[in-house]
Amino acid sequence: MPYTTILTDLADGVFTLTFNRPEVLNAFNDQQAEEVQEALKKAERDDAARCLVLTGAGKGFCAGQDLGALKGRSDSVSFREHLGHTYNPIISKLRSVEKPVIGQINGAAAGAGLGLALACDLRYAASGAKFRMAFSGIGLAPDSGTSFFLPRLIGYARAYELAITNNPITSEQALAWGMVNAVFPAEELAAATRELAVKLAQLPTKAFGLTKRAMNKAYQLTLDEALDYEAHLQEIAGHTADYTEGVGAFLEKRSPKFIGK
Ligand code: LHQ
Repeated sequence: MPYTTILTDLADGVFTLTFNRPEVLNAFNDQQAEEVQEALKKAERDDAARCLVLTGAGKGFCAGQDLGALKGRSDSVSFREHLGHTYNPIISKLRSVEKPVIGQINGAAAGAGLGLALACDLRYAASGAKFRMAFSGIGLAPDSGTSFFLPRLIGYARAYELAITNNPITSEQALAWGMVNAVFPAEELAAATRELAVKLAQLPTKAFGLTKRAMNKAYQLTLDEALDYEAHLQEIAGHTADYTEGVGAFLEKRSPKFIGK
């Protein structure tokens, strides 16, 4: 079935997923949540997709839940179930897919849309984009991983303040606080992200996946456990074709050709 709420593209090793409901700043309805889950599974399975980019069509990245789509349903909908079927599996997949995921934050990221942005491995943002927790604005508490990611990225006091004041912050502030990796003029964002993504897709992406696994896991480990887990993953990395190629190329003083295996 063709997608109706997202666009996908695979070229040069880069799988790009674009949220495509620009009239509501790409706020999610159920169909969009389903399509994003399906597309991410496809990207995960496809060896040709070695780096993922997540972005939004039009002037927003993603405004979170489409509040119009929820209207009139609140009596009958369990939010716990809703989250369990929509954002939670997407956030989990973004963290578990063993390929680098770049958030190309072209415009507002709010509510669950902020969660999606923060679940990416790297974020390049447009100058002019804004980041807003949004939940308290409608009387809710954080969801979609925002309570997990935000304090880790910017510290508890700033994260809690953003949650309860619902103040938006600019890309420049997000950069100063370590929430995004770089900020570009809006018209340069897509090219800058593409350049990074294509470059990453030609590098040892299997090792990048293991790097992600190690860093995800390290949150829950003691130092000794982390050392042991690193050794376990290095055993895997040491048996890849990319390791053989990397060492061979170094010794032969040539550029390595990595295949992600
Ligand atoms: C929207 C939305 C939107 C519909 C802008 N829906 N139309 C899920 C389910 C169950 C339980 C709990 O949690 C969740 C997860 C969540 O995500 S809850 C949080 C939901 N999101 C929000 O509350 C964000 C609301 N939006 C905003 O704060 C602002 O619109 C942001 C900061 C995103 C952007 O501000 P501006 O750039 O000033 O744009 P705008 O406000 O003018 O919006 C542009 C249009 O988009 C406008 O429509 P219109 O027809 O007037 O042009 C908005 O109504 C529409 N829109 N967000 N979530």
